[in-house]
Amino acid sequence: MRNRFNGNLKWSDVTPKAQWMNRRSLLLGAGAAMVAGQAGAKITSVPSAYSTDAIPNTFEEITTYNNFYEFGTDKEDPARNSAAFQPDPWAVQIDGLVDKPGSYDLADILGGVTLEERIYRFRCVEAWSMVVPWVGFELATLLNRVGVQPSAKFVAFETVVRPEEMPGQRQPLLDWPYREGLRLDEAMHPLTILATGLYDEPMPKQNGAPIRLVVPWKYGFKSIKSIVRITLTDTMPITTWNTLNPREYGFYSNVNPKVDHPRWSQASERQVGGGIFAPRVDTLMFNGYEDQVAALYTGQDLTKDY
Ligand SMILES: Nc1nc2c(c(=O)[nH]1)N[C@H]1C(S)=C(S)[C@@H](COP(=O)(O)O)O[C@H]1N2
Ligand SMILES: [Mo]
Repeated sequence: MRNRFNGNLKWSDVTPKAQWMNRRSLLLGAGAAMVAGQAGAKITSVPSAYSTDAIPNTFEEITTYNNFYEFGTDKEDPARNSAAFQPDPWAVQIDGLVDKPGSYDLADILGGVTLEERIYRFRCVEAWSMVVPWVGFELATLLNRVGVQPSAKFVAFETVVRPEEMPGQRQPLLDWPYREGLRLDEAMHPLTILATGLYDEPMPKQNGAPIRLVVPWKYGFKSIKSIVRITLTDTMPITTWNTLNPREYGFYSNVNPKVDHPRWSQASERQVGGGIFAPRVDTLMFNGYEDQVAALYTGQDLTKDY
């Protein structure tokens, strides 16, 4: 089974058609007619050497077990409460220490990139994990296009604020907008992507339509959804979970089995979809991406810079 994903095959190259059709009919709901060019419109992407050979979770698992507090705090809430959300049209404001600041239409951003399939491990700070076949492009590609100025040291991200469309934002669950940030070298790393889809479909609303960050060696909350603003700065950005509870959620939040959350162990994780009898598995340093990213943190004490 595992070997099916070796050799740069895409998930769709190796998934039997019947399984794909079944998945799609579930996606559309029983008996829902498929309208050409609308829901389920496939996007084209190319395979990537950065993909893991681990078996992806199903589309259902990835789209019904979500954290997206803008739509509520239960795992089922984002799928259930996101119908009114309008991810099209969309623009991303890129500002701060860049040569070409401005409001960029998503279509313009996508015009300059080749979409890749990146099958990544994904580890939430709550100690569950999945494997997701994202579709996206390297954040570095976009940052290079807008021209990062030499004084920039960090990248800050913000999620859209639309309480009319996002019922969770009508309550003070978090200090909206949801904010996240990376150090510039982390942002420029080739594993760091902006994802616009998964399973070769446009990004589902509950997963952060139409464009979200994915940083696979960090806890999931760093991977901010539905991004409307990217700011290059010379100071470490304010981030949502760190501000809420700095002891529990650090700025770096690299997956690290040796640094426990104050309220639970991070040494192991529950694989979503494994079933209730599945044993927990060991959590890997940097979520299994140690070879690629450890050098970013040379000389840092990761128990202090957690
Ligand atoms: N805007 C926003 N982005 C967010 C969150 C959120 O609540 N709001 N939750 C984060 C957390 S805790 C996780 S684990 C991942 C979940 O991504 P997924 O639902 O696609 O698996 O999104 C992250 N990005
Ligand atoms: Mo998370």
